[in-house]
Amino acid sequence: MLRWLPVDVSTFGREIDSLFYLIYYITGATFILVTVLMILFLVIYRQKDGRRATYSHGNTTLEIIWTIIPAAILVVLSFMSVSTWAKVKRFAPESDFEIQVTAKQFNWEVVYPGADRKFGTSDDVQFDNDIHVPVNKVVRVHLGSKDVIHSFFLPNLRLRQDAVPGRNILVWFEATKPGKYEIACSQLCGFGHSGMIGWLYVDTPEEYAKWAAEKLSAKPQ
Ligand SMILES: [Cu+2]
Repeated sequence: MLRWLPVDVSTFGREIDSLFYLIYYITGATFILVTVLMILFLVIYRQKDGRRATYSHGNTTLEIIWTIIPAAILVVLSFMSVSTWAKVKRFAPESDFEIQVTAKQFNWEVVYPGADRKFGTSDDVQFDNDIHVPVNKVVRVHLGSKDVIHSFFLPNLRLRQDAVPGRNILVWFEATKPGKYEIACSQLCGFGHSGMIGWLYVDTPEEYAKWAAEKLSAKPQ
């Protein structure tokens, strides 16, 4: 199978990718069919001396068929994707690992709640554009925005969610492989949009513990 998506390190990535490829092959096949027929008909029915144009009402049977088939495909696709959608967007698993990500023109403010596990207290620790998480851990992200609509996009985690001013939106992911992965903004949010890049560091538990001990606990007030 053709593979050109970024490396998938998400627990729900496989489901997203198989839906993506299914839709990709259906639309790809439709595109080829329509294009080939169009070129074929252009050649077959081109202007010729002595050939008269015919008047056509259309063909009701054909029209019913080519309306019902795509409609049925759409209905089947929605039923197939609804459980994945619910898993990714509706029912975030419980976890003791929560962070706050706030988008603004033009960076990502990342807040760790500190030892008391509460946001908005004096032991919160803030970073710009960098997120550190341990591997194989459910990470709950409280997503917000300070100015315009941004979009929190982790291609390798197969996660994308708009950050909307005035709303606190919960998303989650669980990374399956340590590494450094891109965080991008995928809503055109202003002049510096393309530079709105951050990095997600997925650490081994030991690496993460070391980083947390250094950066999260011993922070002077
Ligand atoms: Cu943005």
